[in-house]
Amino acid sequence: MDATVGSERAAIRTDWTLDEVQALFAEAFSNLLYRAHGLHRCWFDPTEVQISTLLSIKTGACPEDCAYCPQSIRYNTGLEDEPLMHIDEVVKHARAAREKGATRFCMGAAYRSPKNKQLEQIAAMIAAVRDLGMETCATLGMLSIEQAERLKQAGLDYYNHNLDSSESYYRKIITTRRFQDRLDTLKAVRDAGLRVCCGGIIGMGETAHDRSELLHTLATMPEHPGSVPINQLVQIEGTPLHGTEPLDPIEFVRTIAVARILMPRSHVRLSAGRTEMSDEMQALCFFAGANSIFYGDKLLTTDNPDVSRDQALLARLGMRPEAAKMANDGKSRL
Ligand code: SAM
Ligand code: DTB
Ligand code: SF4
Repeated sequence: MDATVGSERAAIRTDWTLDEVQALFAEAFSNLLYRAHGLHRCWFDPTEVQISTLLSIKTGACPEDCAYCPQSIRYNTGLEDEPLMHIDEVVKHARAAREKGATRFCMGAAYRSPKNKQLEQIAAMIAAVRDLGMETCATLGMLSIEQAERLKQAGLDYYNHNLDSSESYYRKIITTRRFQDRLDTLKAVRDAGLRVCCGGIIGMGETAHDRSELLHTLATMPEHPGSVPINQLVQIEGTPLHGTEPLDPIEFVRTIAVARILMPRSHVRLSAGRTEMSDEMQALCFFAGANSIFYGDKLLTTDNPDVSRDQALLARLGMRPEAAKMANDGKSRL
């Protein structure tokens, strides 16, 4: 499929070369944003933003050693561990998120990979959230094909599984699994017919080459992920990445713009890190092609901007929530 940007034919490509990606990053900022915004308009209404709300359904005590994560058992971050939440509690949170205007509800669990007993409990939660008329998303760690199929059968729409960094940088960030493990789970998720939500974290001390490599891997998957979360590292005391030199915000905006150009039909989510971003930086990210946010006062364990700050920001920018693809009435509640 393709669309027209001015006189430019904008095809959906999965054959980008790394050189092409690097050349996009090297563009003058104005040219890069002009092109990204033009493409954004071909596929989306630039005044709409997709709204997701996150809930941590199982918190902390994770055996993995991801250097950014407060939930790893290896770092002392003062986080209180919580076992798998009861289904009634999950539904209560989902209903509240829906009332505040969220159209997608994402359930996150600090697992390396879920056990089948846990998966069954989570399958019931997914079915219950879907009954509320919301899109469902889950992020539970590595999955086998059978587990992915079970989630699909329960009514799951999206599975979030991030690459997090370039393949080259991965081993500096995580030693308890391989980059290939991530790709294998993503294949199982695709093969089960689930939609893929896959992105990464920017600002972990990676090089510009790493950022190009990460976006290149995402944009050359057999199919572009439906959602591409771009997280800015939330620095947490006690994790190895605490104290990392913060990334130039302009470089972050460039990353959003390049993601938009490479994957024009995907929702690009301005994910973690918005609490530390100015309203002006977020406005630039939306102009560059970001069209999804996490909404609600909390991400998984860390703060997200207050709902009132987000409502004010969207109003100032003349933006409104995108209607749910499967919500009961499709009306915005913001
Ligand atoms: N355990 C599962 C996994 O790793 O796939 C699911 C939950 S994990 C917390 C989901 C994602 O949260 C990670 O892949 C990472 O992208 C993001 N994340 C975790 N800690 C973060 C931080 N401090 N800053 C930004 N993103 C973070
Ligand atoms: C994603 O890409 N970002 C979200 C979601 N997918 C699961 C998680 C952000 C977590 C930020 C740190 C925390 O709150 O624990
Ligand atoms: Fe565990 Fe996921 Fe955190 Fe890594 S990112 S430590 S796998 S919860």
